[in-house]
Amino acid sequence: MPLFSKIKSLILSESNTLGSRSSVSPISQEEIIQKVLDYFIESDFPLKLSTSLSKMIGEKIKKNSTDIDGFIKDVIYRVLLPEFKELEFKGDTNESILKIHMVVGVNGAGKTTFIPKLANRLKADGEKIIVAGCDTFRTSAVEQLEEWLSKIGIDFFSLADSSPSTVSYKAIEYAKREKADRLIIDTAGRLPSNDALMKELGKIYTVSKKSAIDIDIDVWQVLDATNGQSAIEQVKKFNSYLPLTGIILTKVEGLSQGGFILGLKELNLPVLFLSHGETIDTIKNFSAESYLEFLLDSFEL
Ligand SMILES: Nc1nc2c(ncn2[C@@H]2O[C@H](COP(=O)(O)OP(=O)(O)O)[C@@H](O)[C@H]2O)c(=O)[nH]1
Ligand SMILES: [Mg+2]
Repeated sequence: MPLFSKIKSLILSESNTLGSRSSVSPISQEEIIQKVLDYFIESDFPLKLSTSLSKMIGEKIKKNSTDIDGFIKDVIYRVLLPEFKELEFKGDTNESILKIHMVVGVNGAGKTTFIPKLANRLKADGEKIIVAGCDTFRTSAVEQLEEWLSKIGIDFFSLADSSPSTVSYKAIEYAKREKADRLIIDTAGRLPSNDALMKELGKIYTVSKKSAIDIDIDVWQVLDATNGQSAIEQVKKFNSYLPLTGIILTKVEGLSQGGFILGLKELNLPVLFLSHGETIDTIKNFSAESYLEFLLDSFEL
């Protein structure tokens, strides 16, 4: 259940047992504070933040028990907006004429679904985009991507029977020749526990760098937002094999343990995009506000 509805239902069910929302007893308030605290912790928010949020919500109930929607929204925005703001992308440091974005992550995270969404949006802004498919061991993966891209008129580069790093290297040469604005490189999903596959990913990066000496290569990890805290462990492991520069969150429309992304702060990784569905237009730039909207299910306010 989305955070906002959940907190509201916790509070309402507590107060309803007393017959009226406006006469919440001190004991019931303690219970509410505890339940709200448990909920924030279960939603992967840090303990300190969960404690202060639940106390503030509990105290607000004392002062104004009739406007439940208003006070939860107010407290959460006041406390969480600045926290999530720290994860916003602070300007493009990649000044290269050709921008290269390498997209990595575990299987099923949503890489191949995200790439056409981004490509489609950038194309609409007038950019020339090329996508490279490096998942060469699975023909179906390349076909899936090619099909999506042909529907939206995006140039696709891949080479059958070549290693992923060769495809990536040659795709960069191709993108330079074609004077593309951006090259987006899709890679095969892999578990961070598979050392051989993780080393292969590192190799795609280092081989690509040889063809992109003057170009920064962004490495974006795609995370399934429904995985909660375990996603942070994945990020740390991926980051030990190649230098991550940003995070993309997918499946945020089903967000429930959304506090985990605060763990990205210590890794200094910005969140760049939110993916929230399976159709081509379900992509948003990450902002603290847009993330909170998903988290709070604010449409119900
Ligand atoms: N609901 C939802 N499903 C998604 C989203 N992104 C990807 N998916 C689904 O997740 C599954 C795996 O996606 P895919 O892009 O193939 O993952 P990959 O292995 O990382 O390339 C597919 O069934 C997608 O339709 C999203 O933002 N929301
Ligand atoms: Mg894929």
